[in-house]
Amino acid sequence: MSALAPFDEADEAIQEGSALSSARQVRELRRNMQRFLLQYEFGLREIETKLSILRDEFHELHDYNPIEHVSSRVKSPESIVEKIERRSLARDLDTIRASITDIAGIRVTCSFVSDVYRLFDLLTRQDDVAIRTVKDYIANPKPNGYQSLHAIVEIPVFLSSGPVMVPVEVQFRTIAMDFWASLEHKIYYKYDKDVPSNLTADLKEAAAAAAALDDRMERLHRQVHGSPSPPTTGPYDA
Ligand code: 0O2
Repeated sequence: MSALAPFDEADEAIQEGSALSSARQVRELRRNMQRFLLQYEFGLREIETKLSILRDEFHELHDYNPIEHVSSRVKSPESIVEKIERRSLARDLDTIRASITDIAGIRVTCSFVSDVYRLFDLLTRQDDVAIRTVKDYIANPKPNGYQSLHAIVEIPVFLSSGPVMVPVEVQFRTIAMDFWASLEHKIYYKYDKDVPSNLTADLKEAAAAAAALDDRMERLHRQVHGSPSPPTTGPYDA
C-alpha cells in the first residue's frame, strides 16, 4: 500500500475515537492532499505556458489568434472523493494517481473547428508531451449532442525530488460547442441528471445547429482569409 494512504488513516483515527490522534491525522491528510494536488497545479502551468506560447507566436506570424479563451482547474478534493466512490476505487493516492486522469483540466476554446485540430496537433507533437488517450467527440459526438476533442496528455514536472509525469486533461472546443456544453451542464444539474425528453430532443437539435454554425462561420472565415494549411491531424482517429 502507498505510504500516502490519508483517507483510510484518517477514517481509522476517527473510528478509534481518539480526538488528539484524529486531529493530527486530519492535519496530515490535508498536508498530503495539498502536496499531491500541487503536482497537478504545476502540470497545468506547464501546459498553459505551452498554449500561451503557441497563441502568441501564432498571432505574431499570422496576425490571427486561434485561441479565444483558456480556463483551467484542479479538481476539488470533494469532487475527487465523489469520483472514487462512484467508481468504487481504493482510497489511496497511488490508486487515485493511476485511475483519475482529469484531476488537472484545461479547456481551450477556439474560433473554428480547424483551430481545434491545429492546436491539438501543435501541442501534442511537442517532445515532452505524451498522449495518453484521445476522445474525438467532434468526429463522433456523444448521443446527447456533446462535441469536443478530449486529450489526456502527460507532462514532466521537475520537482526538487526529481521529475514526475503529471496527467492533464485538455478539452478543445469551439465557442459554439462551449456555449452548448455550458447550457447543457446547467440543465443536467437543474434536473438532477434526469432531463425531460422534450428538453433532451431540443438540446440535440441545438447541438446540430451549433455544428452547422461552426461550419458556416469557418467557410465565411476562409472566404476572407483563405484556407489555412491543413493541420497534420484531425479529425482524430485513434
Ligand atoms: P468537470 O467538472 O467538467 O470535470 P469521467 O471523466 O470518467 O467522468 P468520461 O466519459 O471518461 O467521464 O470522460 P469524458 O467523456 O472525457 O468527459 C469528461 C468531461 O468532459 C466532463 O467532466 C465534462 O467536463 C465534459 N463532458 C463530457 N460529456 C459531457 C456532456 O455530455 N455534457 C457536458 N456539458 N460536458 C461533458 P466532468 O467530470 O463531468 O466535470
